[in-house]
Amino acid sequence: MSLLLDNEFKPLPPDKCVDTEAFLEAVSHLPSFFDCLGSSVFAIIKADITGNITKIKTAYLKDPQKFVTLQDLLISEREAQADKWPLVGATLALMWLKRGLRFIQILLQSLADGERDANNPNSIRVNVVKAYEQALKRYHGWLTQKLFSMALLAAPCRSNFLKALSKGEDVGEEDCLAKVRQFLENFTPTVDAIYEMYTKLNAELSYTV
Ligand code: 03F
Repeated sequence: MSLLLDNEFKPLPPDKCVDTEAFLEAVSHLPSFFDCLGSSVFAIIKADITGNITKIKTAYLKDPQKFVTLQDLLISEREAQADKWPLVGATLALMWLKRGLRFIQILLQSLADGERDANNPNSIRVNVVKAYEQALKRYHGWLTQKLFSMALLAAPCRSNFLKALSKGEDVGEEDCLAKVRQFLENFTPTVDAIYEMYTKLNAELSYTV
C-alpha cells in the first residue's frame, strides 16, 4: 500500500491549463481515503466526490483528443448547451469537485502550518472548521451545514488522521507533514488554476444546496 500523498499532482504548465487525463488520474486516488475514516457520513462525501469525478471522466472519454485540458471540456459544453451552461455536465461537476479540493487544500495547509487548538492539540477541529468556512459553507443551506456538523463530530483525531494519510504505514508525524507540504506544491497551484478558469469563463455559480 502506498502513501496517499505519493499520488502527486503534475506540475502546472506555464499556460496554467490543467491536463484532463493527468488530473483525473490524480483525483482518482482521493475517494479511497474516506474508507479509513469509519463513519457513514464519510460515505456521503465519498459518493459526492466519486460522482463528480465520474461525470468529468464520462465527458472526457467522449473525445479524449479534443478535451486535452479541463478548459477544452468547459468551452465545448458552453458551445453545445449555451442555454443551460454552466449548470451542465462536467462544468457543474468540476465546479463542485474543485470546492472539495479547496477544502482538502486548506485543511492540509493548516495542518502543515501547525495551526492547533492549544487546549486540544490532538484535535483537527480548528483546521476542519477553517477549511469548511473558506471553501464550502457559503454554498450550503442549513441542512447540509448540519451534515457538516455530524462529519465534524465523526472526524478523527490528529494522529489518526495523519496515520490515515499514510495508509497505516509506519511513518512519523514529521515525515508525514513533510509529505503533506510536498503534495501541496503541485496540488495548490492546480486548484488555484481551476478557480481562475471558472472566474475567467464566468462559470462560477453561488446557489446553495
Ligand atoms: C452539492 C454538495 N456537494 C452535496 O449536496 C453535499 C454533500 C455532503 C457535504 C457534507 C459536508 C461535509 C464537509 C466535510 C467535513 C469533513 C470532515 C473532515 C474530516 C477529516 C453537488 O453536490 C454535486 O456534487 C454535483 O455533482 C451536482 O450536480 O446542485 C450538484 C447539483 O450538487 C458538496 O458540497 C461538495 C462536498 C465536498 C466535501 C469534501 C470534503 C472533503 C473531506 C475530507 C477530506 C480529507 C482529506 C483527504 C486528503 C487526501 C490527501 C491526499
